[in-house]
Amino acid sequence: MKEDWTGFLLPYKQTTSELKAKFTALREQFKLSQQHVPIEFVTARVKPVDSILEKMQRRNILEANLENEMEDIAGVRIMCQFVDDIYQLVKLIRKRNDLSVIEERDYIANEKESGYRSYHLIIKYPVQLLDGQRDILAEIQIRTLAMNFWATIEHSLNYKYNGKFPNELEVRLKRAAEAAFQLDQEMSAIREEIKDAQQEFSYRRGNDTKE
Ligand code: 0O2
Repeated sequence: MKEDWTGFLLPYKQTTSELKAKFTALREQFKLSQQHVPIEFVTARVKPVDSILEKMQRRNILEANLENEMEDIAGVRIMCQFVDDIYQLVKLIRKRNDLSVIEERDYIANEKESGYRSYHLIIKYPVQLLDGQRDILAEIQIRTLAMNFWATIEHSLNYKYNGKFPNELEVRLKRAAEAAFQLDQEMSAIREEIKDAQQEFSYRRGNDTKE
């Protein structure tokens, strides 16, 4: 087993912090341009070593193939208000020339068995290191606030039950995932109203701070 996890994970740490900074900057640009802001907030993490080891075992990934076969050691998550924002961001990400998209998984159109919904992009991101440039695989997950609420709670329950939910809980979680999706659809249906209100609100707040 690896002895130097800190050294191995350093380029992943650099990848997550650079990507987080870039998507946060994108949010600022949207805000400044007075358009609807499709990014609510951005988080990033490097997969903890125990999760890497667990996934290596579960997926039969050899240590020598870790860099090429484990795509989510570097992970960035973007939270949006509306489902449409997700697809707008996907289009923007595809067009960027500081990364390349190598795979897409639409778990919104095709939700997982658990009820999980999100849009996943597997990307290749070039980081500049002491000894030159290296392409790092990273996973970008894009979801609405409602999808994130569900996934966060389900994820912590997963830890508690070690991935094996009692039947009743599994059914309830699926029902909750549907309810979250219904909420997203309702919010989308009144999105123009919400957007106008938010623009008006931020305009007024801008004026207030100048007084
Ligand atoms: P963490 O702590 O978020 O990193 P696998 O990793 O083998 O399960 P795969 O096919 O490699 O799956 O990748 P997939 O399914 O595209 O993405 C895996 C990640 O998506 C998970 O990472 C979660 O973040 C999220 N995810 C996928 N399915 C579910 C689900 O049913 N519930 C929740 N809450 N999240 C899910 P990790 O490593 O599990 O967790």
